Amino acid sequence: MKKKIWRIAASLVILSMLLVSCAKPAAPAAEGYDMVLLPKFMGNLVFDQTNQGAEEAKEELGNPGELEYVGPTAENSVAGQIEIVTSSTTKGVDAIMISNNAGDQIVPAVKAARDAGILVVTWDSPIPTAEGEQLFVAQVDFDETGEVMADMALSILGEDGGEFAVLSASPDASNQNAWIAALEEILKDAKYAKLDLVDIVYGNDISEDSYDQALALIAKYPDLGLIMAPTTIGITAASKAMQDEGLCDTVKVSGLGLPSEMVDYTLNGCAPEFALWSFVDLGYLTYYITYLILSGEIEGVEGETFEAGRMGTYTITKDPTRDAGLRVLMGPFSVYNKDNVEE
Ligand code: RAM
Repeated sequence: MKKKIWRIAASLVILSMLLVSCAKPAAPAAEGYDMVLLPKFMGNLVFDQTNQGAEEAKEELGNPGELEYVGPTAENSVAGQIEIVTSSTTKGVDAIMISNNAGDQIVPAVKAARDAGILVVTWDSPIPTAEGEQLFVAQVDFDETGEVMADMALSILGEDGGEFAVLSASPDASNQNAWIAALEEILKDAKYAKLDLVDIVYGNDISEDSYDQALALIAKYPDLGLIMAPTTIGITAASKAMQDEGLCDTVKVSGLGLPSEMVDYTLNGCAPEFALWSFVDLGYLTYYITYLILSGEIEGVEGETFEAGRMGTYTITKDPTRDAGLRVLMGPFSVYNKDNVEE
């Protein structure tokens, strides 16, 4: 009898040892953290620059895990982003870093990722309600973006002001939507009383669509003096459209653009002034913060201050430009014109 009890006890011990060894242990630091960098879509130079910055941080931090730079096409951005969040969840990565182009439609997929223990951080374009997102790495202050655009419109149209229109990315892009809302808000200020915002149209961050939208605007508004495009795709497409039509003397283009893509249009007067920030730095900072949270050095909660390598010290705060959510603010803006665009 005693022997039998011993045998049962021994097999129970072996069974429990087997069960323990089958359970997946938390990834030890030596294996590193697998992270996904998910842009709005592929084929946009600014997102490639973000990846370059993330690669730089990965190397500096010595993370042996994978950095997967993957995104949908611009045409299938909303559904494609949701699909990638879902497939990354199934794969069991450690973190997903998203420039959200799906508005709040991304929330269920993001929540499922969070439930599976995956860290979700946004950059460039946040989740509007902040649901499921740990924090947002903001390139610049979103309210300031409205002011920067209003000031560029004023400096291009002059004291007499005039009609201008916004050519945006997609209607689901939470970054552009927030910037346009901030622009509309600041236009109420007496300083901008002579600026007349006549329309807001969407080119979906697709060059051809943006080009066509720019042409449609000038057909619809014969007195239009300026197209303001808060998207690097939209601003180049609109500049090309005005150049092709020989209209750069009467209809100027401004907004957010990449100097390397805008240099010709700035020097030939089609787009005399535009602004942007460093997407390389945005990628570096986003990767850095995400890594610090994964490795437990910070929790990613309000009030924490941390060092992000070559970029210095940052603090996590409430996002003052959304109803909910946390923010790490990067900045600054750079404004470009013919004097500095070539640099
Ligand atoms: C496009 C994208 C991106 C935005 C820039 C300014 O490249 O829409 O999200 O930050 O423009």
